[in-house]
Order: sequence, then structure tokens, then C-alpha cells
Amino acid sequence: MKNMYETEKATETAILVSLSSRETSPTQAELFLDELASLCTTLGIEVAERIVVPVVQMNPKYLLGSGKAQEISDLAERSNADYIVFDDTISPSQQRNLERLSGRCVIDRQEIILEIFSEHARTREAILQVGLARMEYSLPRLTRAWTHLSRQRGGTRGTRGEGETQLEMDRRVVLRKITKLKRELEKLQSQRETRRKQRRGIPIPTGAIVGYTNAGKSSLLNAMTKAEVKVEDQLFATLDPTTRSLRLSGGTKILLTDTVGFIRKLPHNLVDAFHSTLEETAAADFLIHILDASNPEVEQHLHTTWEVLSELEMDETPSIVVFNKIDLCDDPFVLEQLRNQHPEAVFTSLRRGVGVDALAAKIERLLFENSPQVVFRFPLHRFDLVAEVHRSGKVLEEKYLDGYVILEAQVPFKLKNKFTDYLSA
Ligand SMILES: Nc1nc2c(ncn2[C@@H]2O[C@H](COP(=O)(O)OP(=O)(O)OP(=O)(O)O)[C@@H](O)[C@H]2O)c(=O)[nH]1
Ligand SMILES: [Mg+2]
Repeated sequence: MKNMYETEKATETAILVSLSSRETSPTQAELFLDELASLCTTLGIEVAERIVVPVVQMNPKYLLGSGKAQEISDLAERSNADYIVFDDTISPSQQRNLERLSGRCVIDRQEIILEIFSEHARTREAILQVGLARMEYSLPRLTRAWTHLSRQRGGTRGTRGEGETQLEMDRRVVLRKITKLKRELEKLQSQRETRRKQRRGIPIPTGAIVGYTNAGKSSLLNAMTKAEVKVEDQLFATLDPTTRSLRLSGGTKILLTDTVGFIRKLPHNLVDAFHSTLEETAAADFLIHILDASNPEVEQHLHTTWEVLSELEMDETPSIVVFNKIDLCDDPFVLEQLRNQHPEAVFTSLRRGVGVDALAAKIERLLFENSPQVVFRFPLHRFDLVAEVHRSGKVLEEKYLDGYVILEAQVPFKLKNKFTDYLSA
């Protein structure tokens, strides 16, 4: 984030603000602040102070009342913080007003998330997707060029010019860049689509690992396959999907994909920009929905992930819920409650290698339960096809009749589609 605000201090510091209201209790607001603190830590920003501000009515000028705004501003002054970070979304004009009042960089949760994505983007596609989301976010905020902070702001968001002409020019430049980025992304996305189509032709069931950020998605992929995906105690360590194959103990081969995590209030620009990456998940035959059981907000995380999944029209995909990090659950009552409420879920500690076999068995059962039962009729000389059914499905009966092999089997959808010519009525 160094490009936003030049400072001589070694570490940047921030004051975190969350609002409590009729809908959000002070306890809830504190939990939001915990998450905001993790987001800031991921960016290397140290938390100087955190405050929960009770509000009765939203104030259009500062979001909160002017007295409270002044109080926060004074606190920032006293603790010499570089940023004031709001968990709640602030409008471009509120941001401007708060910056004028405090003389500091005022940002919201959305901007922090965008910043993390931007730092973690590695592949061309991720870089373009984040770039697009950021530009769309900053477009209505270009008027910040007029604030006195303009001199301190550099890089992509800072616009150093003065006056309206400059601003109009900036706006045109940004719009042009947005169009260019979109065009470049479309090209990459059609390549991705081609690859996906090729993969669809292969009759291997595909699972996507989904879940809240930092739940252990990459750890799960690593535990089940020989992937060496980066695992870190950071939010949004993974942005790009990784797919690996593995064979379950019953012999079924599957593909597993690890991808970007979800979070409460994921900026919409990002969901849109990452649509193509997320479609990788949408193409899955089943989902492994992993959660951090030790997080007090675990039920909320479950809900958030379902919301994003339903936006992507993936809430109908068969799924397995996994509660991970049970080694960190000190309170046995909490675990007991989760077990009662989610009797179908698998409980794991990926750090200690607990529950991985149970999950594999569950995947095998799910694939079997969801696979169609069919009857194939193969000519005798097509033993290669018979062998493939044995490999990828479960053969219930095998008969030889009039020069044909009749196989009654439960097979993955993809195999059924591949062999439609051999289906027996
Ligand atoms: N204590 C404990 N820590 C775990 C467990 N599983 C994963 N972790 C840790 O949790 C952190 C996040 O794990 P990741 O696998 O990177 O999580 P992720 O869901 O891929 O996270 P993002 O890609 O950032 O969304 C890492 O520090 C892991 O070592 C577990 O069972 N117990
Ligand atoms: Mg990850």
C-alpha cells in the first residue's frame, strides 16, 4: 500500500472504525473489527486503535455524526495513524469530507480488500481482473485530486493535477484503460473457456474447494493431492485456481480445484471481475465447502459463502461441508453444537492430518449417490470402453449376450454423456 501515502515511519498504522446500530450489535461490530484487523495485517498495516461507534442515524456528510467524526479525527492525530479505516462502506463524498476533516487517508473495507487482491495478484489474468476492479472503484473518487491529500497520494489512484480540466482528462484516461483491460480480459477468458471445454470432455468428476478466506482451502488441496499451493495465515493468499488430480481409495479418479476465497461484503467489482475465475468453480460436479470451525463467526461464514454461491448459481451443486481447524476449538461445547447442527459435515484438522480419510470416503459416497445408474451395451471388441467403465464407475452387473457386453453400472455423468451411443434403452 506504500504507493498510496508516502510515510517515513517503518510501519504504517491505522485506526479501525466500525459502526454499531439497530442491526449490528456492539459485539458484532467488535467481531467485524477483528476481521478488519486481519485484513490490515495482511497488508502489513499495524492497528493503532480500534473503535466501535454507536449510530442512531447515518449522517450523509461523514457517515457518522460530526461530533463523532471529530473525535475519530482527534484520535488519529493523537496516535499519529496513517489511515482511518472504516469497516462500513463510505461514499466518495464522505471519504472526501472525512479526509478534509482529519488530514489523513480515509479508506473503507472495500478498498483494503481491493488493495490485498492487488498485492496478491500474480498471473496475467488476476492482475487484469484486479486492475479492472480497482479502476471501477476509483472512477467516482477521482475528485479526490482536489483535496490537500493529493500531493501525498501517488501511484495509480493519486491524481496530481489541479482543477476540472485535469479531472476530466483523468476520467477519460481511466475509462479508456477500463475498456482496454476488458478487451484483454475477454481474450484470456475465451482461452480459459476453451481449456474448460476440453476438460469437460474428459470423464473425470471435478470438485471445487470453496469457502471463506483463510479457512484452509489450499491446505486441503495440498493434503489430498501432491499440490504445493501456497498456504499462509493471510487473507486471500490464493487468487488463481489450481487443479490437481487424485485417486480415491475405491479407485475413482477425481480433479480438485482450489480457488479464491470469499468474505463478507466482497466488493462487487471484484465478484464481477473474478467471474471467469469463479466460473472454474461453477463447472464443478461437486463442492467441498470448508470452514474455520474455530472462528466465532463460523455460521455467518457459511451463510456468506452460500450467498456468493447462489449468486453464481452454484447452490444446487452437491456439496460436502467441512469444519476445519478443530485443533483450535478449545470449547468442546462449540464443536458439539456444530456437530448437532450439521450432522452431515466432516470435521478436520488439516494441520494434524485429522479427518482427511473420512472426507475422501465421503466424496466417494457423494459421487456414487449422485451418479446415474445406466445399462451400456458394448460390442465385444470394445474392451477398452468396458475397462473405462470399470475404472470410473461402479459395475453392478456384467453379462455377455449376442456378441455384446451388457454392463449395468453406476457411472459419473460425464461418462454417461461420453457413451450415449452405447446406452441401452
Ligand atoms: N491450527 C490449524 N491451522 C490450520 C489448519 N488448516 C489450515 N490452517 C492454517 O490456516 C491458514 C490458512 O490456510 P490456507 O490453506 O492458506 O487457507 P485458504 O482457505 O486457502 O486461504 P486463502 O487462500 O487466503 O483464502 C494457514 O496458516 C494454515 O496453516 C488446521 O486444521 N489447524
Ligand atoms: Mg488459499
